[in-house]
Amino acid sequence: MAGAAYRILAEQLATRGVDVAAVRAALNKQRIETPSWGYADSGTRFRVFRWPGAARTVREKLDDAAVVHRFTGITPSVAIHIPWDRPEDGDYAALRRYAKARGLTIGAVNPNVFQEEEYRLGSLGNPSRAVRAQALTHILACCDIMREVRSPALSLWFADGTNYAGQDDLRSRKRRMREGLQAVYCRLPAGSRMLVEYKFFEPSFYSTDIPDWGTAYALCLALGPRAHVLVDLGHHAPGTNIEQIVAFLLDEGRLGGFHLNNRKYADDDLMAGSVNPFELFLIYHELVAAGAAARHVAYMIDQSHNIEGKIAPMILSVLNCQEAYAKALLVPRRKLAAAQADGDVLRAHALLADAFRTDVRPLLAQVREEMGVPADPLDAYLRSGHEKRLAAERSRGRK
Ligand code: AFD
Ligand code: MN
Ligand code: MN
Repeated sequence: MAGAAYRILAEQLATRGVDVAAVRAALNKQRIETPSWGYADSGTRFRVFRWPGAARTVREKLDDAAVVHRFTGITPSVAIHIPWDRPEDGDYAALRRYAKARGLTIGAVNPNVFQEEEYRLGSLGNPSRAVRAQALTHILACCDIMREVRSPALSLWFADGTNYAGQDDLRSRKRRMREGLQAVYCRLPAGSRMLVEYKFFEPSFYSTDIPDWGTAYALCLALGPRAHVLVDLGHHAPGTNIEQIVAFLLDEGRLGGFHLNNRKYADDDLMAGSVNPFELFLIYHELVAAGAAARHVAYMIDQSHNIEGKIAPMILSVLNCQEAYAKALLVPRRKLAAAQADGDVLRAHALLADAFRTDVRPLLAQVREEMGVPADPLDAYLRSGHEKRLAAERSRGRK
């Protein structure tokens, strides 16, 4: 039953020329992938603060991801991280079935080539041929896992870089990384994509082998049509215009997807939209404006919480992305194009700002009712008592 607030908003939007039915249809199709690692204990380099009830195994992470999907209705896939998510029995096909039984699919596979002792000086960029071979072997093993879990994407992030001038030859590192990626690219599972993620610093502090969108883009061009850039919102220097990077990569057909989170100062992995909701809206504005060019973009959350919990903040990130998308769908594109063509700066800006200022909660509540999920998923989850049950259940026989 459409609430009164929704009916009032729908009338207002219609007078603004918004096709409300089309907006609701688009919101019904929105999908966001959640990260397995967001449900487990994590921390900063200073401390891991354990969360009561945090997931301890890959199956518990999938259980928690299924709860987020149950309350939001739009998070049916889960990214996994190897070896963190290697099932005890090593049976990845069984893991896929476990996910399926909970209404989930396995999404991107993230190889971890930054935590073994050997990777101290990097992985594919390492000066040691033997270490490069070890990293390549692990990444190719992840390609085999992709086949078993029917993953659509190999998501690659490298901590590779240097901490001091002179530590390594920068051009040699560039070539090693490209050769390693080429060796992976030709072994990608059929029908899958390679997502190349950049990050401007950390844990390397003098140079990072894939530090920015330009490097990732140049590597993708060198690799081939199934290599696309992954934009992690936390991986940019302060003040970077991320929506402009998104527009460029979309227009080049090389935007593979996002790791959605938010930053205040560095790669803080805070909840998406929690620091800069206007930036998130402007990114979604570029995606909506690009239309079909954005149809293959993968929307994945990449955040790890230390103090605010696991499932609840994941729900809030999803809701923040849903809100940003809903507002971006309200931008009157024809009027905006006319104002831009006329050079009417103020009007063009005001049309965008007006969409951003629209309170879309009644619209989202309506869409969620149609989906059969709570109108306010976060409130419903917090009142469900699930956190308490998890804390009790998982504190017993703590691993
Ligand atoms: C860290 C890295 C990067 C990567 C993620 C999962 O900064 O964002 O995608 O771990 O491996 O956040
Ligand atoms: Mn990331
Ligand atoms: Mn990161």
